[in-house]
Amino acid sequence: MDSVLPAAEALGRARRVVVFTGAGISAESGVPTFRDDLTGLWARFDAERLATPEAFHADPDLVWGWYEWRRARAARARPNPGHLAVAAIEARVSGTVVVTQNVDDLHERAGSRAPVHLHGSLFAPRCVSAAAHPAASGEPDAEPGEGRRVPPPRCVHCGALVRPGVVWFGEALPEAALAEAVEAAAGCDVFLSVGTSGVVYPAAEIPRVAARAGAFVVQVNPAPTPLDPVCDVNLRGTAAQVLPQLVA
Ligand code: BJW
Repeated sequence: MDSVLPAAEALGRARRVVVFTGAGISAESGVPTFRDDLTGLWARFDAERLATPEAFHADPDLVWGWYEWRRARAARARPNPGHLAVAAIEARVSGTVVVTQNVDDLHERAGSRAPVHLHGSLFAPRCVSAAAHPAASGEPDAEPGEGRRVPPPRCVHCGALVRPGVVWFGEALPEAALAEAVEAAAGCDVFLSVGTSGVVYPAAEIPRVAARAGAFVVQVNPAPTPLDPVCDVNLRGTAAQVLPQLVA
């Protein structure tokens, strides 16, 4: 593994930092990633049947039940030392922007002020009508069964089905969030990519934007990713092990 020292020193000097996170940062909180071989969600579940608008249209109860199961697990999870270190970077460097692909709320619960959510949130359901009325998220069941079908609620404003407030394959990312992330990446001194496989676009373009703009790019991931060649430093370890060393 590259030494943490150059990354820690670059962070110490930086005025503008972007921390870009993926599912790996929440893995040590017990929230499963998507693409890890044995434990990733896509090893056990079919993305086409669960994470597309077509899937929700075809079988809303299956999709809503799956997301309710995941929402309950995320609600039970606790931030780990990786999330806490990200909040510490933010507290130390005022020009820090946290950009996450994650749909959990562990950055917020670790103390990050306003993470930019590129792929939405498990806790912000909305109706499927063009008005996209926000719906109450409600308390998740304590013990929702995996694979249990649950009929989605109806919108109290227009009666349309309520859907999870996440970004599925084939859907556009929230425009303002993507614009903020790209602008922050283009203007930062240090870009820290944590726990993402870097294969889902357009999010995966964001570290490349930072690299092209001349940022010092650091990656924290126990496994190699397609982002390795873009990074100045590759720290091969887990988020909870490595990130605290960067703020020690
Ligand atoms: C650890 C660790 C530890 C483990 N510590 N690390 C260009 C080329 C090819 C395809 C496309 C393209 N542009 C668009 C596409 C299509 C598609 C796409 O990218 N497909 C690829 C998969 C091929 N993209 C889209 O469809 C996007 N929309 C779009 O492009 O719209 C165009 C449009 C424009 C205008 C109008 C209409 C349409 C949308 C993408 C949405 C992604 N959604 C998901 C699901 C969200 C909801 C849910 O949670 O169910 O987002 S998919 C899933 O992948 C989720 C994640 O945010 C995303 C990224 O995954 P992530 O976070 O990187 O996790 P993993 O599991 O992949 O990796 C974990 C990493 O952590 C690993 O590297 C581990 O080693 C590591 N790790 N433990 C640190 N302890």
